[in-house]
Amino acid sequence: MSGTEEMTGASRYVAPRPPRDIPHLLVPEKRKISHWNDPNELRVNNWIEPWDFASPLDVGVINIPLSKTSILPNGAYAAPNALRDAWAIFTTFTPDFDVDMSSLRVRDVGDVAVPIIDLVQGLQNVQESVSALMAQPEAFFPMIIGGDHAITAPAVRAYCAAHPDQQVGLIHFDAHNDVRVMDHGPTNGTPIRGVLESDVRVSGRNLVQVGIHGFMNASYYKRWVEGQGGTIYTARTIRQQGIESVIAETLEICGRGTDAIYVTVDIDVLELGYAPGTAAATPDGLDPVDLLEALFILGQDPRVQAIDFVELDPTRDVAEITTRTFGSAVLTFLAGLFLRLHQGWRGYDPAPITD
Ligand SMILES: [Mn+2]
Repeated sequence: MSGTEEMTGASRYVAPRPPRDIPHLLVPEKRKISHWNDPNELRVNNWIEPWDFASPLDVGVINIPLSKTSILPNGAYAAPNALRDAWAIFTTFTPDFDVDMSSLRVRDVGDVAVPIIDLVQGLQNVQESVSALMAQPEAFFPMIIGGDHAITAPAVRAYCAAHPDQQVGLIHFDAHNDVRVMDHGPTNGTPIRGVLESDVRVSGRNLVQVGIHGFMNASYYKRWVEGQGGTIYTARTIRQQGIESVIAETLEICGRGTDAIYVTVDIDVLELGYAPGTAAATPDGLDPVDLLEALFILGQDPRVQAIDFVELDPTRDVAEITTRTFGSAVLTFLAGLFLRLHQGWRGYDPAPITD
């Protein structure tokens, strides 16, 4: 018997696939459940169930565990599973924003599979898979979890392919401009150039970069972004001007003449002390609470039609600081989205309980 014939025996492993034929999609690699769950609260890990591809859903979480496309060593491939574990400490209620989103149907749709060696093919897989998911008849809100930032270019192209009639604005939270030249191919340093140089309906005039850090970028790339018509708000500008004002201006710029807005959140936009688990950040970044305020506003805005969160590297995190901050950011966006989908209903009966 040859080796090949042995491999076709009964013990051959086949990665589990979802019931629909969606290119490159595998079922969620893990799900953590908590047997301890107070009966009056809902743990986020018990709330976000794997999607069965049959029941209705509001939000589909699309996981892309790819970080070999990073310029620097990067363990962001581990972010989806780290987040699935970390959800156990979170609940569905935020008194800060006064929303209980336990009735929001958020489902984990699975993991996009990519080849081990061919990264250009891997990014093509991302585009094909995300495009198919965005075209599902349920029309759920797509929330993408990276992965490094290279996944954003194919994800935005996928959005545009699924909505060919739409002109799309782009809000980009990041320490970096991410418009490097492609001398080394598409990486996590090139996604915004990758979008603007694609044949998609995204104009630089509708690009806003929010939270760019000092001494992490080149004057050349600032000039390139501005040459495309883009707008940059540095982290210092946000500290001086205030995040609400900056986001109001950002929405005006991104919404000008567009039909939809795609938001991409690179967690390295935060100051390093709050996000040590990422490849390249500095301490002069955004305060996490400013990011949360921004995401709460964007979640509520009906123009925002897709979002990704990238560059969480759990392998270099400290005491889960970055994973938890990343989790808070995801949940705060969803709280805003909950208000949008329920016309302002807060999701619970506010009457005091006296018995
Ligand atoms: Mn980035």
